[in-house]
Parts: sequence; structure tokens; C-alpha cells
Amino acid sequence: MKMSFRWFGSDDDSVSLAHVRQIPGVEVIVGALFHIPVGEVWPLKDIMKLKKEITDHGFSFEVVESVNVHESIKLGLPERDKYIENYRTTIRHLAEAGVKVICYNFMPVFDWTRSDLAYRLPDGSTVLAYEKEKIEQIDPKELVERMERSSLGYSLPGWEPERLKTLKTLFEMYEGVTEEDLFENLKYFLEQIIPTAEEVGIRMAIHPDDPPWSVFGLPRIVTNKRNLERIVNCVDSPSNGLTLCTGSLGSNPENDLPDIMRTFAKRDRVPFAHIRNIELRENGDIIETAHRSKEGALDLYEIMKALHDGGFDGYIRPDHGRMIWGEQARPGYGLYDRALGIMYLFGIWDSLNKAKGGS
Ligand code: DNO
Repeated sequence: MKMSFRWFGSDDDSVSLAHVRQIPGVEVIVGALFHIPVGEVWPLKDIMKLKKEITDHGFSFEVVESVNVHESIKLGLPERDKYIENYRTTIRHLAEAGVKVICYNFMPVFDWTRSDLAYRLPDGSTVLAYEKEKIEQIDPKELVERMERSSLGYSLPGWEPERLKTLKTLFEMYEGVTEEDLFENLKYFLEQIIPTAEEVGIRMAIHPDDPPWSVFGLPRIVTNKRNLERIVNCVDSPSNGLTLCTGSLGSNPENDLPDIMRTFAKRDRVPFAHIRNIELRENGDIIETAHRSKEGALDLYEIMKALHDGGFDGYIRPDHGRMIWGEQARPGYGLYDRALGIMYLFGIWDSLNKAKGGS
């Protein structure tokens, strides 16, 4: 297992690589080129610049999150072929820079959805929260404005302003698009890109939908074990993998996370895992919490054990953290609580190694 840390670049992150360096055991920075519009090729020159910054601090740059997928690909429009070609070029460029894993998602219009980016927990910290009733009642445009207002001026991953400006048109384009259509379009995309990824030694890792159900009537398919099976079977290759995200999949209590982890780790289809905890309330609200199992609904020991049993040797990162100790950072992505999360994950992992006679 390789511990990683998501970082948004020196221009757009309050967390410095020098500080990340002081978290024991972090080897890899998860980065991306946030200035390239969705669908455009990522220039090799820009990738190399990012890589240099990362390696100069003693980390390696082996995971990208995310190369986002142009909406025309998700919709299956005629112009998708041009964008798929661009995507393949980006895969080649990233491989040239030594990247091993590319995380992406296939959520129509919205990436992760939350009603509050600074929900207060009893301990005084703030977290991201999905309050069911609020989401059901809010107009999507209002939600976008609300998210932008409460992001402390930071860009929000997957919420590119240029894309969300065309919200109304996007919603119209998705009218009548079913989950089956979305599956077909994902399959088409995978059939085109996985051979390229395989050729250059990159493992693609699709991220589950967050939350794993339809939001605002849009179809969503990366939601449960059955659908994950279907996706990995679409193109049977180790390059067609998963980012198993506990907070996203775990929002639906019917998803048996240890089982999902074990199954796909054994099949060597988990190049990347996002680990965090959440509280699931009876009214359907999902509140993010500290990583420790006792703080939330997910048993992180069982989840890590399942990965360990499955022979997981991919990249892992603590996912969102609480905002604690007065930190002002991009919601979900401060330094302190993610560092605490890392130490908890190492505590579990090192014990699992010891118990198996390792070091
Ligand atoms: C939010 C993240 C997502 C994730 C993408 C992956 O904090 O978990 O934006 O990076 O869905 O493509």
C-alpha cells in the first residue's frame, strides 16, 4: 500500500508540500492540472512542471485525480470521438511523466453533491454534509451558487464554473437519458481508452457516484457492487479499475464495504482507495466525520482488513477531513484532520501487517 495525499497546486491550496512532508509515511502526491478545461488535452509541458514541483519536495507523482470526462462522452454525442481522442492523448502524456493511476468519474453534470460545506459537529469542527431534505428541495442552480459562496474562495474539485454555467442546457440534454444509455456510453468510452491505458501502463480507476443514487433526476450508475462488476467486466483488463471510495459507496448502508473491497482487491481491480468515515442519520442525512470507526457508521478496521486480505497494493488516501484547530482551507481538504486520518489508517495497516508476520 502506498499512502498518498491530494494536493491542489501551489496557487490554489493553503496546504504546502513542505507541511505534507511532515506527515509520516506519505509517499505520493495526488495532483491534477486544474487550469485545463474539461475535454482539452493536458500538455506534457504543464504536467512535467507539476511533476517537478512534487518531486522537488521528495514525493512521487503517480496518481492523478481527476481527468474529468467531457459531457458529450457521457451523453454519447457525435463529437465524443474528438474528446475521446484528446483523452487518449492525455493518458499518453501522463504515462510519459510516470503517472500510474488516473482517477475519473462518470457522473452526469455534478460531481459530489453536498448541502453544506461547513456543517458544525458537536466538537466545534466543521465538515461537509448532505442533508437529504435540503437537497430534495433546492433548485440545482441555487445549489451551485450556494456551494460557490461557501467554498472560502477555493475552486471545488469537479465543480468547474465554466461547465456549470450551462446548467440549464445540460439538464435539457440529459432529458430521457436512462441508466442503460449511460452504461452504453461508459462502455463505448472504456473500449476506446482502456487499450491505450494498457499499452502505456496506466490503470484507470473510476470513482463511485457521490452519493450513490440519482440526484436531481439525473442518471447515476457507479453505485453498488453489481454495477461495479458490470463496469469492470465491460473491458476485462487490469487497466480498467476502480477508485473504491468508502464515503461515497458507504452512504448507502446496503453497500457491504468490506465485501466490495475484498472482492475487487482480490481481482486486482483496486488501484486507488479513498478512505473516510460518515455518520448516517435516520432522516437520510449524511454527515462527514473524523476517520476513526467509533466516530461514524463505517468500520474502517474491517474495510482496511478486507483490502489487506485481498492483497491490495495500490494507492490510498485519507479522504475529506474535518476543519479543525482554526484551519482555513478548501472545504474537506485541510491539512490537520487528513493528517490525523493518515495516522489512523497506518495504525490499522501496520497492525494488520504485524499480525501476518510482516513489519
Ligand atoms: C471530492 C472528490 C471528487 C472526486 C471525483 C473523482 O472531494 O472525492 O471530486 O475527486 O469524483 O473523479
